[in-house]
Amino acid sequence: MKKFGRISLVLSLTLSMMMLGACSSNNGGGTAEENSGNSGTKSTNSITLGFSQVGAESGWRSANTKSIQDSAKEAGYTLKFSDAQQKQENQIKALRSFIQQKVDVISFSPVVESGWDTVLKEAKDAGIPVILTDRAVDSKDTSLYVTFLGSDFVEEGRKAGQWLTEQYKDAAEDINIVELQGTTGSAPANDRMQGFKEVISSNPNLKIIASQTGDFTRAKGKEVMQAFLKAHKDIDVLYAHNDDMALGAIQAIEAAGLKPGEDIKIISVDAVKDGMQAASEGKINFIVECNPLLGPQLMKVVQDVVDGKSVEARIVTEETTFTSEEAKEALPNRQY
Ligand code: GZL
Repeated sequence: MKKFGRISLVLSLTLSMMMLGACSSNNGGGTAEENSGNSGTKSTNSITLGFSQVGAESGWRSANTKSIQDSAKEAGYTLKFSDAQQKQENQIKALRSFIQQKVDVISFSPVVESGWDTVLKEAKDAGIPVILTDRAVDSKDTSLYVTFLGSDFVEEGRKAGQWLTEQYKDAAEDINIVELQGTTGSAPANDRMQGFKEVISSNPNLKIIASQTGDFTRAKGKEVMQAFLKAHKDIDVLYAHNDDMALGAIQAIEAAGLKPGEDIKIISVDAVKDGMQAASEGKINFIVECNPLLGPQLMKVVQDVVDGKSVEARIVTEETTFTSEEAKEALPNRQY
């Protein structure tokens, strides 16, 4: 459990001043405009959250962004939102800008795991709590952030491996797998690869014959799958770290005159609408869900941090898996 006392100390001092009748002329009530954080004085119940987003590289990311923006609006918080276009230097610039603007809380989804200690120390020195969402950092100093709210990507990789191992448990010959990795150095790419390998290592027939980053995008996923198909005539399975790369790969597979989901089995991660559509058509055989709707949980953590409440150091999001049949049933009710 972690506490962040700076804001609660300020709040209790403000409340005691108000009780002593020394409060500001507006008695801390604040008008709608002041509550929006758009005026010089800010009522104690208006919170400014600085959020640095990875980019807009995938359907998952767009759904994640919408969830955060809608939830911040719902909570009445002032959201300062920055899109880093998948560049770490842009995220670091955004975090420094939030520190200069003295936001109440900083949150971000780190595009890669490494290289954050310096800017996180600057936030800590400025007394601004930081909440990690979606992706983790590899900082050894866990006092640099309050919590990491997001999926267990290693478990997602294991789920993908478990389905494949079950499918080929009686295989007598080699099963050739190609892998489309997510963004190089990112937590989801590193962990989904680790979890998958850990499980399929139980069956020596399951062989990864090629593995390369498609950077979580459709365009790159298609391009790399084209190269895989040129180099290997005997591909049995594609494991894609997200739906967007799988959807790009499907275009390449079909252009090569092969049937996705039949000639080449496909496993993917995310379960965004377009991926679930492809799964319902049998073009993707198994999808591991990675829930992007982190907004409501994030705003709850922001409020707890501002109120000086204890927060779990690790909050894992709930998620499931879908076969083609299950995807067909679930598709009408999907939110993203
Ligand atoms: C996972 C998230 C990944 C998604 C991709 O939590 O970081 O980034 O799986 C997205 O679709 O680009």
